[in-house]
Amino acid sequence: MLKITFPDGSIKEFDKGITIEGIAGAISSSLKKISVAGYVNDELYDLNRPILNDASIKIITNKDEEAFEVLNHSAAHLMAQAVKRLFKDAKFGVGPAIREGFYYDIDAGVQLKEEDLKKIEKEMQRIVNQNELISRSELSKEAALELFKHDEYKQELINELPENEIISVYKQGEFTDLCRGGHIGSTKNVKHFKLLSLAGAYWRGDSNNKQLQRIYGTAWFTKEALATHLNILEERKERDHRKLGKELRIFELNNDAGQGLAMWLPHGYTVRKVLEDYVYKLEKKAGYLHVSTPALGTKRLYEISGHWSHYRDNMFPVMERDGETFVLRPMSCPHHMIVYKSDLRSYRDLPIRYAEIVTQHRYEASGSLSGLERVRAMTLTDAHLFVREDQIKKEVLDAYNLIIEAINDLGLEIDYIELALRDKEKGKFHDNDELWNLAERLLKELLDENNIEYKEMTGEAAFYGPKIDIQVRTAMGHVITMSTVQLDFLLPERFDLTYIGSDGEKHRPVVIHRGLISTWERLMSILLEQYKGAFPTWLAPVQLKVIPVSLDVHQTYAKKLNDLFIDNDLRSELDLREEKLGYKIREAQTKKVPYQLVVGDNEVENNQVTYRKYGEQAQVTVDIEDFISMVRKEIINKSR
Ligand code: TSB
Ligand code: ZN
Repeated sequence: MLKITFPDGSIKEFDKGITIEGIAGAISSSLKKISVAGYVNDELYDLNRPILNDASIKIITNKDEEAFEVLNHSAAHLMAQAVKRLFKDAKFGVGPAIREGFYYDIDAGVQLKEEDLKKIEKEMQRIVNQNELISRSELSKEAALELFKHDEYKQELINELPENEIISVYKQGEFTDLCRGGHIGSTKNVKHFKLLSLAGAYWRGDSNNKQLQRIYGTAWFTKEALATHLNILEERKERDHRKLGKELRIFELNNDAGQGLAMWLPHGYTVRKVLEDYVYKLEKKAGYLHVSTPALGTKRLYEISGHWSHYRDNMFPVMERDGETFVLRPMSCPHHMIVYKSDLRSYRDLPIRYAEIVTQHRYEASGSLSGLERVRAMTLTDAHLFVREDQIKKEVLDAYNLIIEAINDLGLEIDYIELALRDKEKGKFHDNDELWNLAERLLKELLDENNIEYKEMTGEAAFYGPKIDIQVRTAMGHVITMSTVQLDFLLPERFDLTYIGSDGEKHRPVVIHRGLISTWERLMSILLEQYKGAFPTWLAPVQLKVIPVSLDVHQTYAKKLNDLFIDNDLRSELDLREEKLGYKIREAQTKKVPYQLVVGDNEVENNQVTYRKYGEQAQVTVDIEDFISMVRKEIINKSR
């Protein structure tokens, strides 16, 4: 007999060789129906794998997160089996379950095409109907190498396993795959799946290796759950900033220009300029001073700051000229330290808040680049505040509140606030314990005193100090950092910054790094996704589109209107192309222009305008002056 311990601490006896399925069935038939796998002493077991020793177990049902993983892992095998049936020479890399589904990396012997996904799905369905049992067996390394002798990828994986390790394989029908498990009992349980896309993927993620093809898919326990997920994917596609950025002519990425090096197209640049003016005014009112510093600096500058020893992996390689070594800056802090040092400072001068819209370059791994969300050349709404110790809390809080004001003005939604702390075990942080403790304590106190809820994240701090990061969620479901306030006792030390105190002695200021609304690149990705490309009027690249019904009859009046709008600081465009009226109207619609003004006989006769607002059906006729003041009011209020 075996002693089986349950999560609630109760113990029951079962025959040796009992399975998770058997235990679930002994408890209740309804539990058996929804059980998917189980943990046996923390090892994932399939439903039908015999348990041979006393153990603690936890039954996984189709309601648990782990069950989704098991199902999708089985779906990956199912897909591989189908691929093997259709492409006899196919070999397989890795095929894990991922957050919302699964993938498998495949060397099919031929180039797979999108159309093949349908065929593979059909074959998968056939295997589901065949109700193939999925069974586990264990082999020695030699036997495993023999079994996979035609697949160099699996051989490589097997060879990396420690000697004497028992290797498990899973068999369903004619198909066997190397796998740790667990799996769902039979192919018939993987009924509700869909193959989603095809992509290239280097073997082991290394671009020196052969490129395999990766098929992504997703599997769910019910038809309804699958349908819901597919709907979400469709909606996401509509919101994807990469798609919207192309359609609305916001930005361009091009591999000849360089990965992660985005170009701003006229519409994108217009929005960016509007935002720049907005940030400038906001900062002016909050007492910031604007400076401008170069994108290139000496390597020495970054050695002094500590970037060279702690941040070099994120920097592009150095350049040499005339015996000097230069780097492209990854951050602007060192320059701002030098600006601070350019004059004598007294306690009465502080706080000094230097703001700059900073173009900087970071080496980000090519696999992590994603549209405008993560790029290699970026322009940050940056600032460095130089403060006395007694000013820290007020200045951090003011900076935080300014960020919240900007986020509200932009109509963005915060997902959560993160307090990013250092991980003592990791070498990437400076090592003065006393300064770390002080900085981390101050930020925690400040958040608590102001009832700001936050999550702590160890190891996510900057190398120079802890940060308060404001996180948003993208249409794709990634959580990314939008704004940041960071407390730094290190750089003032490294640059030997001082001010003369009221005691006539030299003191060290403290630095607060602040990213207001991220980089223009990341912000644009967030805005596009949030608004599905339909910017509120104050941000829209084109606010008004004036379209004459007839080029002959109404052109003069249309031009008069357009000029008047531009004189009133509205971004208006006149459509005088030789195209059909319906075509022009539809285009203004797909470009998501907030106001569309069609000019015909009535408007000319009555000296009026007729407008239609984006997303609304009604056409409204009003006097010109009323229209202008309505739109201007909307812009000033940043209405959404
Ligand atoms: C705030 N020195 C500080 C600055 O003073 C700094 O650079 N902090 S940072 O490293 O956290 O970056 C600031 C912001 O830039 C981040 O909060 C994030 O919104 C944005 N950002 C960082 N990396 C990228 C990237 N690769 N692509 C686009 N935006 C990025
Ligand atoms: Zn900084």
